Amino acid sequence: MPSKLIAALGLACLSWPIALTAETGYDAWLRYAPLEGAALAQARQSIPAVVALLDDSPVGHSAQAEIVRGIRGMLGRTMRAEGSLPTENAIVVGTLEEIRRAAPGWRLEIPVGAASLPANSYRLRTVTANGRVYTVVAAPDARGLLYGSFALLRKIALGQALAGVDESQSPYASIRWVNQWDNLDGSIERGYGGRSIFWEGGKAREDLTRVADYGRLLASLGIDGCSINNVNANPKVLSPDFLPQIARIAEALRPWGVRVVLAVDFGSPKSIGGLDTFDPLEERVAAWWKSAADAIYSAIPDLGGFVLKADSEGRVGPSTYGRTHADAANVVARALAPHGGLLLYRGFVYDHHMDWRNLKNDRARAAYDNFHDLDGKFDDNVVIQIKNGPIDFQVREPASPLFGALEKTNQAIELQVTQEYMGQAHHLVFLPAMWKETLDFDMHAGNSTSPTPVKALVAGRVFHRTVGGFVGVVNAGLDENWMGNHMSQANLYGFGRLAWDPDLSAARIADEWTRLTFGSDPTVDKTIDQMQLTSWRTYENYTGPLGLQTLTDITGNHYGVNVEASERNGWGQWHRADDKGVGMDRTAATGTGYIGQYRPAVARVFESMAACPDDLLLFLHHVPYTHVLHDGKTVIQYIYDSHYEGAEAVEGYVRAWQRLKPLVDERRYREVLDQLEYQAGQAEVWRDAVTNWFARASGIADAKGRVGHYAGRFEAERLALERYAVRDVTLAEDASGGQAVACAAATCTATLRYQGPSGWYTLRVEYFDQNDGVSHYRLWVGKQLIDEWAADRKLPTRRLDSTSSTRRQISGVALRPGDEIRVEGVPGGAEQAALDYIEIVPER
Ligand code: GCW
Repeated sequence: MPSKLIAALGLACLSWPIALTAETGYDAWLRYAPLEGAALAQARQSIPAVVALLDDSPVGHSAQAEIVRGIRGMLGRTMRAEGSLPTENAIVVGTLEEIRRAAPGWRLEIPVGAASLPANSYRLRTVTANGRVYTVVAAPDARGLLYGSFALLRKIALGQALAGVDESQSPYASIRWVNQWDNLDGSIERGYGGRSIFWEGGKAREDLTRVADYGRLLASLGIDGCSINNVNANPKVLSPDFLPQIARIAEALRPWGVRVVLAVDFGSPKSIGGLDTFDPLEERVAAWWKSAADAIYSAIPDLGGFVLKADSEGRVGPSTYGRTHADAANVVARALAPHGGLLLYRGFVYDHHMDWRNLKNDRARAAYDNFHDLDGKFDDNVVIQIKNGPIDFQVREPASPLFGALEKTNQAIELQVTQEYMGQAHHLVFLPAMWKETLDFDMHAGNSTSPTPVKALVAGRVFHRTVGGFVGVVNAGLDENWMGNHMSQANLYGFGRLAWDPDLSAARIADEWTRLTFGSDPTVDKTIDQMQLTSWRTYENYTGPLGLQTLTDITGNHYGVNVEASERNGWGQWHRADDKGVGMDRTAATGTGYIGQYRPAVARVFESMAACPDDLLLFLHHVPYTHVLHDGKTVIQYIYDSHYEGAEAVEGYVRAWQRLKPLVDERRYREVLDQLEYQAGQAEVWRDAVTNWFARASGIADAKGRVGHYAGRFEAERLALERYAVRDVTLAEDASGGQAVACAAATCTATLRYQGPSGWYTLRVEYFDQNDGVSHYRLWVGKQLIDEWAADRKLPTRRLDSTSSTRRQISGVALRPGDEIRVEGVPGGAEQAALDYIEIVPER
């Protein structure tokens, strides 16, 4: 047995018991939990004792070791790992060529010829020969063997029969990459799952075990490239003495067929190269890029290429010298070309100092305006990496018009797995449902009548490009569960599955993920699938319906609510809400002309208020609040209703999850419950802030009388206060009644005398959990201590605002008229145990 294999198996042995005993989330969808019942019986019947590997590449060995590991987990049996075709039933893993040599009679190339099986494809097939049954994992290359092995294990885990299997799969597109926005100091831009698995203190981490394990997760989805540093790139990554750091990371990913990709800075020839220019048309600059690429490829021959963010958000670019993006891309791409490297050039280029007073200005136009005239000017190894929508990963955006505007240029779609504008690690939002809408959206870009959905355009299928595909911004980190919470793993899973096969439905992806991650109990599956599949709409309902975009603090943490943050600044995420109406007029007729960037068949629908889908109305049109939507409601009433529906839906998730208590392992049950309860509170913070803001702006009351009237709510500033002081909260809508109370003493109390009927109640205490200290709270009814807790969540704010506003819910409390309800706050650090209100809600 080759020593690498022994090492791989040794590792597998060590990690196996961990997977069984503790559900930390570390193993994500690769838990290989023991099968039960019929699935176990079926698998035991069809899984032989041997897994034979005919291939001798490190990636092939990973495939074999993975099969041993998976079968051991699911069946409790350790297969014998062999290196040649055995004379007994076996799983056989080998390239088409290797199988042809070992077993010429198997004719695996029929009906799919070896030549026609594209790179990274695989074929799973049962072959019966000489009375023996072989389950064959065949592929044109080693990556295909790995992907086929993972597919085989997935089938077993999902309880599917292996007997008689015959299936070939090829990746939909050649580029299936992830981008990590990791800084060399170990922090991660927009990362919510802990510090970098790659970097610490300016160097590659000593222990790169997590990197290899991440490579395994990626490989299980068919992802074969990973950029390992922030697109806001530190030029240092290209300095010669830094190469060994990158090489170490490449080595950790290599057994999983994942190539390292580097984010580079366009100013590098000057900032680290010793030149006085980075003008792409200067010979010296071209020569510098060439020698930098040669050096890196001599250390890492399988480097995937570079990703480049230029002329965007303060990064330097070709505009410094009056050159074009094609000049910039080509000079770098030509240095990579001899090595087979790709340059992913980001289409995310826009001016963030636009004059907001000019109603014709529009950031959404930027990608198209910057790139479509350059179509055909880019070298063949350049790929324009385009965000799904024209703005920036908002909760709802139309597909970027640029997808339909490049016929002679390679393109890839950039999807954001890390939930920057999507509740970060705190809210459940299943993004594949959203991505599917974009991927399936017909851009009407072709010259015939056949549909040209975004997925086909980016894969290069419409205009016959040789490369193209999918890039996901992931930002997994050192947290045990990689993403900062369990449920967000479904977004990485879904990204990878869609990059492999964008024809998969969101429902199928959710169901696979749930069963692999939480097991196949039908109640568990149904509940989690249902939550995942409705979660995007739910989140949209309380954070930005009708195409308003995410109404968050866009100049700050991108997390809490701040309706006005997008206005009166140059960043261009305007929604133009005022006292009369709301929405951006992006029509060709009277607006910014953005809609004219789409092909006529799409533009016609968007341009017409009658045809434009409600979900995008305010993204594309400015309308009065009284405008009536297709569903019969006015815009303003829809804004109110959707926020109440969204907040109620999250309450529903909490109740649904609670019913799973006996069916989910204890730790993940508790952690997900905690997340959902927090989210339910936060959804109300959003609901109240947004609806009050629009009520004030529009002057139109909620027809259902909810906005501004909160039964059972007692403002902290109106309670009997001891040492607590009343504070105005600067964004009035961030606190109920615009005020809170804060404690500058050692302890403070706020007391309320209950006067309602006797009964069972839920008490909700809305308090502020800042990140500059940990306060403690105690809640008393009369002399009895009912609850105590610490304000120790990691929320991105030091202020009293909608980001820190947090709810503690205590159910099952008996109240009698005259009871005294008292909250005691003990400040910690700079955090002043602030309170917003107490709500008393009768138990259902
Ligand atoms: O969404 C914005 C983020 C930036 C990010 C930028 C980009 C890496 O707020 O943090 O920078 O997009 O995509 O380049």
